[in-house]
Amino acid sequence: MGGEGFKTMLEGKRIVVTGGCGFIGSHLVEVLWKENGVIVIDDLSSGDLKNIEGFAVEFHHRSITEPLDDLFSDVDIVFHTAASVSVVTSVDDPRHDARVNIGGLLNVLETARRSGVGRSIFSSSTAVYGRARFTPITEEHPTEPLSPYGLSKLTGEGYFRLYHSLYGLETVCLRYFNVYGPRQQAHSPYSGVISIFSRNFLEGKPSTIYGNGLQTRDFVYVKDVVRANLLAATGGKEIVGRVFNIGTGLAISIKDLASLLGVPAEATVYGPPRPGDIRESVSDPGLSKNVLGFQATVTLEEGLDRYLGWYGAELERTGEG
Ligand code: UD2
Repeated sequence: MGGEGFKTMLEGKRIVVTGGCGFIGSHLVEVLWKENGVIVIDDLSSGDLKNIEGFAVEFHHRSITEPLDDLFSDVDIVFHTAASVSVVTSVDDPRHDARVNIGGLLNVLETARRSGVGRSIFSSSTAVYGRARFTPITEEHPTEPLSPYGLSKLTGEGYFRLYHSLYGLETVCLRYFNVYGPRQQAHSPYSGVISIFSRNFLEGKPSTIYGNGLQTRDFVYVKDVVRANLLAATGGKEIVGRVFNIGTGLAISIKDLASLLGVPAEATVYGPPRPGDIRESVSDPGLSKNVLGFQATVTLEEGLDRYLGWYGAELERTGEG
């Protein structure tokens, strides 16, 4: 993943990344480990140790629902990216989702409070909004989640904000739109559309568009999401206790995404719409631009290029190509 280095503005810190072996967490670890002491906490339920191969970090195979006090002494920053990540699983087993995404999150926050952590940043999700009542979606948009996952993320935000107002802990919540990029799993039934279409494309298999393909999404490249986290970790008091959308502000339909990926029309089949699928999703990036100082810089064309390059190399490396 060369050519993507950037100044993290963080040096000599002690940083906890929960879910550091996961898709987004491992990208954070990748930019932080050289100049900071990084502690990765991951139960490897969806993350993978190979995602942090070659990074000199302190790894703890532990769930965020277990006691964490011994890992939080002298910690400056916590990036809380660990979660039960599947919307579908949350519908099947809401108690498991809540145990991890609410119970585990509260354990992380409470440990951070008792240990005097400087700042904690939460990886939240556009799932908190539910069906879009208007677009682009501002942070003021009603929050009416359609899944236990969306509700647990919203509850997590509530705790992060409360820990700021009640205990003075510095917290920032980031609501990601559709994140994509290297290391996103392509083989799970819950994988993102970009990884699924890319896999099919590279393996010469057809892709299925659910519904008419006119539903839209706001795809944000994982390196931009990392930058948003770094800004959240280093920004002034004006960002503390707040929630920010992290997206590009640009919508693309799934049909157009398929053609942008180079999937020929004849390699696309249409299937019934996915139950509960949201029609429109696009962020209003105004607040994050004006207050957090964040703007996505990687265009979808460029991001897809990088992703396909990485994926092709992975297939060759693992002998699947
Ligand atoms: C995203 C998040 C999810 C949750 C949700 C909240 C990802 C991977 N998932 O789900 O965690 O936050 O937003 O709303 O970012 N599609 C196809 N063919 C396929 C796969 C998908 O047509 O083979 C369509 C799908 O019907 C949907 C769109 O592509 O309209 C995006 O699907 P997705 O699963 O990548 O992400 P999404 O927005 O449902």
